[in-house]
Amino acid sequence: MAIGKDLTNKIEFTKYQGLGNDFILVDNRHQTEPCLTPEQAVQLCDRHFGIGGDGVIFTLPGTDGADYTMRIFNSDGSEPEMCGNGIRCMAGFITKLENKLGQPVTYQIHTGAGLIVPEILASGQIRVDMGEPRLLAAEIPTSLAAADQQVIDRPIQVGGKEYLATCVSMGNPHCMVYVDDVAAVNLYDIGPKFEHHSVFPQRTNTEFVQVIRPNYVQMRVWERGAGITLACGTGACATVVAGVLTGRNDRVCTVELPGGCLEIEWSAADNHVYMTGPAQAVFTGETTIG
Ligand code: ZDR
Repeated sequence: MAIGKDLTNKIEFTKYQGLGNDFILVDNRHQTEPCLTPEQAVQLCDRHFGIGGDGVIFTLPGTDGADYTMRIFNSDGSEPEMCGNGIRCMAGFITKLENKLGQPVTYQIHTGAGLIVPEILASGQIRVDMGEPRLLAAEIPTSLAAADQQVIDRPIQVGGKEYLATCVSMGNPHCMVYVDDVAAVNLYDIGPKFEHHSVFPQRTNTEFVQVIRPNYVQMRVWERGAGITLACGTGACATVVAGVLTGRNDRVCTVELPGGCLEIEWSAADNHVYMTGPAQAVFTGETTIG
């Protein structure tokens, strides 16, 4: 019988949040595929008819030498390669499964974006080696520049207006747009137009960024497959990389999101991006799924 779901379609889960980006965590350590379909994940993520969440994260056995594998469905049922806030939540969830709560531990987690390494610090914060950013247009992917070029402050027409887009992949696609007043951006209106723009064949996450000072930026996000969320880990990493590429911020920079702050470093030594932030278990429960 699958752990996480029994023959009566009962699902055991723990709800986590990282800066208000919230996920339903399911233990699938003893099976090779997620125990839910994307449609069932949509049902569970519904904030009125379900548990509520920005996505469902499945903890599966490790492959390629990793301790575990992460799979995630967005709240619309699509499957992203990676989720930065989600992987901090998953690291916390694993310490619970392994009875290592409160201990400093490191895990190697296989994801669609390669091997990602979260480390639970003595402070309880989680520092994640997010790997190297991908900068070429073909890797994002986008047609905003030639396939082998970086995408830096490229003009893009959205909703009848011209914006300048800087694109970075952290395994998943991100499009950063710099603005003078991030609070004034109408995300509901403009977010979906970026997400579904024809220059992004895999759709895109979109970050609107206001630079406060070189080591502190504010960002609001429209997530691919999830809409407005309170925080975005891969988006915060992509934002700091974009700020370095365009000369707007330092390599070590705080990103303030509606849900709180993430500390990001794009290391010159190994080209990896490191993200530090919290993850918190909110409640554990069980539900049945139709
Ligand atoms: C942005 C995100 N929540 C995170 O913290 O990194 C990731 C979720 C995946 C995102 N919606 C996508 O790439 O489709």
